[in-house]
Amino acid sequence: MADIDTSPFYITTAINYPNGRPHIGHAYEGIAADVIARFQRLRGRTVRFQTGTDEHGLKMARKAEEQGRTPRELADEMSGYFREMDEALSISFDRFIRTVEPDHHRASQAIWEQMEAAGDLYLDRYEGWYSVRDEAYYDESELKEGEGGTKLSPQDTPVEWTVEESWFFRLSKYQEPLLELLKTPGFLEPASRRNEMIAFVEGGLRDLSVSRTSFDWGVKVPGSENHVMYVWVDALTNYLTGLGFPDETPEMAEFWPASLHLIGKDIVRFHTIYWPAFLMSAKLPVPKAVFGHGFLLNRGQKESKSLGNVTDPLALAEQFGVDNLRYFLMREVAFGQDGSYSAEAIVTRTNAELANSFGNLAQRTLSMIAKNLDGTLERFDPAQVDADLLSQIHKACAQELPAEFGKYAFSVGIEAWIKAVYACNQYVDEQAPWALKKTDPERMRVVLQTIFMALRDLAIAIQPLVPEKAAALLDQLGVGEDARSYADLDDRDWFTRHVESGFVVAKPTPIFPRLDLPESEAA
Ligand code: ME8
Repeated sequence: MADIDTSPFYITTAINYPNGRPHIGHAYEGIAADVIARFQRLRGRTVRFQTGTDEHGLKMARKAEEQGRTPRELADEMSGYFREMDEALSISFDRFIRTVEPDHHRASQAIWEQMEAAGDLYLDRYEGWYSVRDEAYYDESELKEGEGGTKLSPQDTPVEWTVEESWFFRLSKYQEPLLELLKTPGFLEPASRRNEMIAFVEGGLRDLSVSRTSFDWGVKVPGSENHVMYVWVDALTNYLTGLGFPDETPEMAEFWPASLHLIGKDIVRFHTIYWPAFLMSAKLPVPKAVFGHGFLLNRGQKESKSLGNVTDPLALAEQFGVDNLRYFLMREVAFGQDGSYSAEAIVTRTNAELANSFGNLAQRTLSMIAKNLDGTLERFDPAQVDADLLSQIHKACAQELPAEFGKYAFSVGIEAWIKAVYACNQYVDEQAPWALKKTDPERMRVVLQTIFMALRDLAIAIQPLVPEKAAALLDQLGVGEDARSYADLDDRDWFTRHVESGFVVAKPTPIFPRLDLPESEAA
């Protein structure tokens, strides 16, 4: 494990617009970030994980107006649902930030002043297209033709012609350093998004409008009280606010620049062009990496109110189980690409891999140990151990899965893990310990204890995905909470000490029950 990076790790999600309740895309990003955070903690890194809600801007102001209430009332209610969702999905954030917090206003004004001090802000008049839904300015050349000759943004959202006095940021000045940054290996993944951004910058950057005067729901521009900051200026600054910026806090020293901004593919431009440019201007280090994940589709379709297919992620978790949903999302979709989900797919995947394979392996092994060996484990005779199987399992758990997770290739890492589970099940089937009970009880003991050891590796490795279920299994195996890190996988004397401690395997309760397809979904 000598080459493992143990430096502090700061991971953030996008902060979500609380103009409505959370949808499955929000859950997907939160879960993915949580898997990464847990994975890095298990590798021994000090992790700081931030998420939250992005509460300013015209989109929030208009939504509140439609509902006849203040933006703050809307934000307070909806932000609460996002926090509840995170808690319900076992998303282990350290900080849930809300951009209405006074500290955040202070941080946003501080970065603004630093950009101003750099000579990068000037007052002018904005005249052009704006999409409220994307909270983004677009160039005429980027627009598409909608129905009836209307204009649409590249994300298919309506745009409106906007004319107002505005502060501008000298984005054009940063063209060269941005290109260099975008070409830095590892800065932006996956590669397809990188190429898109490079092409955008190479096409020429225009200065960016960064304040609005036609509404006041936002962070006030210092010294220009009739202006509020463009919502993305304050939103992006959340990543610094959470560390105590502009104060020189220990958190700033330890965790900035961020290790990873995890975001969806639609907001890569903001994170890899605008944000680094703001930081360069403010003379702050730029984030080390940005990953733009794909979109999650409902049976191949984008969820929308008009299609009536919007899914409440909490209802999904309640129906299928939090850990099953987490496992499914990371297993089913190649991370970085778009993916699809459906009730059938969740049930099929859970039953095939978690219930019938891993769960069944644990349940039958522990039951046999409890019943046939009175739950007592013994030292191995080294000549009898099935070392081949154990080294195969150890390799999958301690090397292959972590190597793939380190590259955010979750489905590939899980594939290595599930193959190890299959190998164990095949071993149990071939060895048939139930038959050995009469013919060769010593051999039966070796087989069951071998699987017991394999289960420990498999349960430790899979913790980032199914934290509660893995913990329940590790409890049943008697693996102490201080012995569950990835480094513990290399502690090959653990079993001997465990035996000597006199641990007795109790009759297990099933942890990975099979799911039934809900009646409404069954054909
Ligand atoms: O963009 N599948 O907020 P947001 C997967 N406030 N991910 C999805 C998705 C889907 N169907 N739909 C959205 C914002 N996302 C800004 C961010 S950050 C300083 C400000 C992702 O609520 C989306 O790509 O519209 C983004 O990363 C996150 O959900 C929040 O989207």
